[in-house]
Amino acid sequence: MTLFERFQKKDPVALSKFITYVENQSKDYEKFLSRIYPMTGKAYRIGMTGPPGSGKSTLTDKLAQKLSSQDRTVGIIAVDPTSPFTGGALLGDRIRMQALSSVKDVFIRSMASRGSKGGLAKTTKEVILVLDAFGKDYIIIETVGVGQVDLDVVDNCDTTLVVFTPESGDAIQAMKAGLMEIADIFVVNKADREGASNLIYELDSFLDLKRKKDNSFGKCWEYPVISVQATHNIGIDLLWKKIEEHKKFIQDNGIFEKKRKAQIKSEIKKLIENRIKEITEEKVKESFDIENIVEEVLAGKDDPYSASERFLREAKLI
Ligand SMILES: Nc1nc2c(ncn2[C@@H]2O[C@H](COP(=O)(O)OP(=O)(O)OP(=O)(O)O)[C@@H](O)[C@H]2O)c(=O)[nH]1
Ligand SMILES: [Mg+2]
Repeated sequence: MTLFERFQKKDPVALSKFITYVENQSKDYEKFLSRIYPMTGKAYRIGMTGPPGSGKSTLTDKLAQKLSSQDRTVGIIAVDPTSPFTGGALLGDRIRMQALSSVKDVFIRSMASRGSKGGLAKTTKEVILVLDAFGKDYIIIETVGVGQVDLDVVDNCDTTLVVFTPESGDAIQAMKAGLMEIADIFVVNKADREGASNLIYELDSFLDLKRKKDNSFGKCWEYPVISVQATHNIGIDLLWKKIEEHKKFIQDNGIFEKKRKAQIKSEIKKLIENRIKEITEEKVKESFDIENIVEEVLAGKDDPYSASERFLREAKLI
């Protein structure tokens, strides 16, 4: 049996191999993506973001266990902001994988967002496609919502959760990082700790403004704030109920379709831009003596505007 046939027969080893292949952007990986593309579009994507240590992994695991007990398949992508050389978080993930390995049909993959290869998380979107094509019903993407890469990842989710803890400053930092703008559901985790009700109140009053603003556009998503104790499995059922409500809300109001269209559009544009950049770089290397032109410009015999136009025309790019 070929690896692709094994992938189609839902062999997790084949899934893992294809994810690595796509992650490394190995030869012809775009052809593979184009081949599996017709098999995608069924998975629902949940983004899980929030400050470090707020309980995203614990919560992701609890949700995955819940889904698995309902015979739904789950793929988890943990985008890890730490360098692959520190190892700390990877150890944490290994422990996690052991805990979840007994849970049926849950697949976990960690990706370093700032790896030695310069931003592995660039391929997160592609890994989502692979999991989708494999037939996962739900894909949970965990990121520390700080960098632009993380925000881009969240942009590709259908429902986005932001996880806070009662520890001071979380909410304010999140507002600064723009998390309040992108989240659909707000989770106050570690509700067993002091300060949880204050935080819920604080978030609720902030969100009231957002709720009113959204209403004036005819949408009326409630932006719920849910109190959770992930480690004690408290609040998970309610959280899941809200995720399903949000799913229904965006599907019924055409938001889901609009989002997908926007994602496809930006994906096509990005692919074209990347390719043009590659082609341009190749052409500059092979047929444009840029060092010499720099000298000419410095000497006042040429200027950057005419030089770039001349290059594009000669390379038949315009
Ligand atoms: N008291 C309490 N501790 C919790 C709760 N949920 C998670 N924790 C603990 O908080 C710590 C961090 O949890 P993680 O799930 O690793 O948090 P995270 O957001 O994934 O962390 P990073 O991936 O490092 O950003 C762990 O020690 C958890 O056991 C909770 O409801 N109550
Ligand atoms: Mg984590």
